[in-house]
Amino acid sequence: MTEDDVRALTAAFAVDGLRFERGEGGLTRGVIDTPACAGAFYLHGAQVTRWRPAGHDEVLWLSPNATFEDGRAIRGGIPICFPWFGAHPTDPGVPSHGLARTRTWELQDARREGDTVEVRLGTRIERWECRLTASFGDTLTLTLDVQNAGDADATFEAALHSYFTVSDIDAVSISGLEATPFLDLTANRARRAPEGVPIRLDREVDRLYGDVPASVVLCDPARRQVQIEGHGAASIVVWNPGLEKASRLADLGEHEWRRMVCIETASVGDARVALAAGEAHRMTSVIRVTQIP
Ligand code: TA6
Repeated sequence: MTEDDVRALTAAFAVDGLRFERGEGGLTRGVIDTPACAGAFYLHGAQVTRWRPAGHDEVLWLSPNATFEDGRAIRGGIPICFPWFGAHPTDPGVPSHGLARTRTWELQDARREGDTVEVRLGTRIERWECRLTASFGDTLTLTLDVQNAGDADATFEAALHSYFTVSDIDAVSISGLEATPFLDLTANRARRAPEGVPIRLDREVDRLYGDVPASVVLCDPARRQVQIEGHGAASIVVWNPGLEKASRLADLGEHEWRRMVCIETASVGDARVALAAGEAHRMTSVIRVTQIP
């Protein structure tokens, strides 16, 4: 991105509380700063990377070892997994988690309403017209709209792969899924019965929950609670890599894994979305910080 690009984006889209700059790796970054919150996003992957509501610390985790380059996903924030989740079902030569997070999306609109800044980005992936709307305020809301612009029925998987920063992985728990069975993705998708207690993350955890409640709560006793509410999303994925897997991920690292957990608003696996030609689907994730009661 050049300084002329910055000026052009600013002229076209900047609103009070939103500016553009050359971010990490020279990638185009939008920066939000209002009385309600501070935030940031990249056109690369339409990826939100920062959100700090007024009166709180940063909510999203961004790896200090993240890469910011074409063709690579940024480790942290809220990557968009689309149109498949995980490994491609038939083609081992294509990237994990689809194509959305490694392409540059087009900024289509930016507006301010009160102290909330809302941006809309778009891209076309195969038959799919995609739009990501991110609303940065005292709440962070991401909405992924997908339309089947093809001439035949088709299915896709999608996940808003949110990384949350935590004080320490041993201190946190996730409530709301105590009564929900899950697939254990660390054990070849083995079906597991509901645990009956909040999720603890004292080892590698990689779980796909289906038929999920509207919201779950990440409880970090030393810090705060974060509520994650999903709409148009039939799945929740919970992931922490643990030491061994983290050590194998160069852009994560053997120390940082204790400071993050992924709680993903998703529609994947058996809950993949089927759209007839011309039909559209909306998936929304609403993230709120609340104080410990
Ligand atoms: O969402 C959990 C997961 O599917 C894990 O299995 C792990 O692979 C993680 O996503 C990160 O995937 P990535 O391709 O970003 O390294």
